[in-house]
Amino acid sequence: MADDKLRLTENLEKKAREEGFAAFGVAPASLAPKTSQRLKGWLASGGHGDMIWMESRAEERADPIALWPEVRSVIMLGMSYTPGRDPFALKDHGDLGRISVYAQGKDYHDVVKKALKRVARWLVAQTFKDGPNIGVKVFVDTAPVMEKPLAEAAGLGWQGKHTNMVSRNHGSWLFLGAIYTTLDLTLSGGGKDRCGSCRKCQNICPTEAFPAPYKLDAKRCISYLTIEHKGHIPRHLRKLIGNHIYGCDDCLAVCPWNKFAEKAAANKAFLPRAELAAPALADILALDDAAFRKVFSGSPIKRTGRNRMVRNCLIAAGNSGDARLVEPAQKLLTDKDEVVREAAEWAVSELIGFRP
Ligand code: B12
Ligand code: SF4
Ligand code: SF4
Repeated sequence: MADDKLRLTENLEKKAREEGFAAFGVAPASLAPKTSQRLKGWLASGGHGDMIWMESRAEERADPIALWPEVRSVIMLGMSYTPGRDPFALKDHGDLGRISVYAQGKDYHDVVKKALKRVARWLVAQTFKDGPNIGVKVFVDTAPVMEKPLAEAAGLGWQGKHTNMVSRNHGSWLFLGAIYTTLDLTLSGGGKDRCGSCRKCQNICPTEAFPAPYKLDAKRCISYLTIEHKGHIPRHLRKLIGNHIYGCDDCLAVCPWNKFAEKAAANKAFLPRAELAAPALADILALDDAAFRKVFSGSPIKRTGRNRMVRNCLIAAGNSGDARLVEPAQKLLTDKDEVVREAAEWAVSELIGFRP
């Protein structure tokens, strides 16, 4: 019986690798009480800003059994998106915007979810002889699932001081996905923290978003401000955003464990699209709704919408010191969206030194 379980788990890993997952492990269907306490503490302190969806199903997020009482094991999978190029390469090119590595290729939600479904279907087919009651549910990012602590518990790596999961073989460049199953699989054993005395991610953060190692104040994080946050970007953070226009990789990119990341393991779907690798701010500032949807079709950026992306590019334009961006910014002073109009005023005043 134990042999059968081990064999099934090993074959499952083989199947996961065939489907493009570079990391695999099995965690128990529970999280340590401290994880749930830390989630609640983070929410209570308002660390999540206006991501209200993080609050609404906190009990299920903190406990796999509360989400699905029948779950017995959690299969955690990681897909590599190790970049071929230095994420800091555009830092000093004010006329261009920096899009985080994860969003330059195909939408990982689609790619990872499809692969998870193929692995889950395979598992159901293998175990069909045990009866039709075997259940599987697949999750990536959007469900109330704590993917990082579960990945650590499945031995994929550890949650680093930047709060993301770091892998010895893939550095900080893994997307995570989960398969909850009613099957009792062989557990992989947890990961071990290997951050040691390193503080590189803490020191590089442009907005000082880490109040302490392993703790993030999302309200100060550029990823939150440019992707999740809907209103005006707080004025005191604008200069610090530089030319980040969608997400940020700075804390990930300096992690010394990236030097072991195998570029060859990266899924080809995440290779950068030419127009997203080094986009000109002026081009994005000129987009209306329809043009925006066309340019960003198939990219996770589409969900953010034209107004937020134009707002982000106006902040970057204001930071650029590039006089060629005055005219494209001025055109947006009469935009139909109030947040865009205000960001345009700010950009113009930064670029020409007075408020229009
Ligand atoms: C909400 C969210 C965000 C928010 C908040 C981020 C955060 N750190 O919580 C924002 C919008 C800022 C964000 C940004 C990014 N995200 Co995000 N995000 C999520 C999401 C949906 C939930 C994360 C969560 O549960 N947060 C709640 C907090 C409380 O949990 P936590 O981070 O695990 O916090 C732990 C630590 O703080 C720790 N802790 C607290 N105190 C202490 C003290 C000590 C001593 C210790 C040891 C630990 C400790 O315990 C907490 C509980 O485990 C997950 C997907 C998912 N469903 O899991 C993706 C996810 C975490 N994001 C991901 C990515 C890729 C990013 C970005 C890199 C995107 C980008 N390039 O812009 C950035 C990275 C920013 C960063 N440094 O975290 C990936 C990370 C993959 C990985 N290898 O870990 C995930 C898993 C999505 C996925 N399916 O791949 N994200
Ligand atoms: S993603 Fe950028 S802004 Fe957010 S914590 Fe990391 S370095 Fe700071
Ligand atoms: S940069 Fe250093 S401290 Fe931060 S996650 Fe990587 S090893 Fe840990």
